[in-house]
Amino acid sequence: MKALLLIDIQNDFIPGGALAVPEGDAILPIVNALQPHFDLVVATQDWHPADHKSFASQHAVKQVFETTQLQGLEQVLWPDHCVQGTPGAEFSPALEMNRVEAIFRKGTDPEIDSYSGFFDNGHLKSTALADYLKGKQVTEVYLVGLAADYCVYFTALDAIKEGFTTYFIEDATRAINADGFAKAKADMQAKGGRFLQSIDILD
Ligand code: VGL
Ligand code: ZN
Repeated sequence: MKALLLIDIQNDFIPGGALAVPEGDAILPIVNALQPHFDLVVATQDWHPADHKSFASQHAVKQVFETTQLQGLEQVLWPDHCVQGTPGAEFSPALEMNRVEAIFRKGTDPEIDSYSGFFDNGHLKSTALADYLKGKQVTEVYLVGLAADYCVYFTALDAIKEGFTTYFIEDATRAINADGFAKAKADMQAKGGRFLQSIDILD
């Protein structure tokens, strides 16, 4: 079975949002067109408490996009984003949600960030996404969403580690930083990730 994973397609990651990914809205028609081509569609949702430690606002003397240490890991400090219950945390109103069978929330622990849809950044706690997919006989996962160089990237790495054949649909993602994405892509390819364009599935 093939699953399409919609990663963090939320208002705060779309132009106008608190942590807008350049051209993030350009993926919406592509993601909607792709959905009927899959056996299963699942979404992840970045879902932070207001005092999440990945927010620069929670650290004295730190600026947005600087880094710090959190739980022994390097942490980029983000603008406040995807705060539970706020409009920025909602899925884009332009995203088709009727086919989405399940939503996996992440980033709920204030002490640690969670880029991957499978695990927190320290790999301490699972979201149960892998078990859910395996329970549905999924062997191939296809990734779309935001941001290509953070949450889609880290979800891809964990999908590979979990044994899924992992496809990254490049034109259905956008990155926060182009150089960061170039490195992420090389890393994913080295680890067995496969890269596709939406046309390869839609035609
Ligand atoms: C993301 C930074 C912080 C993402 C989430 O969805 O890529 N990036 N939180
Ligand atoms: Zn976040």
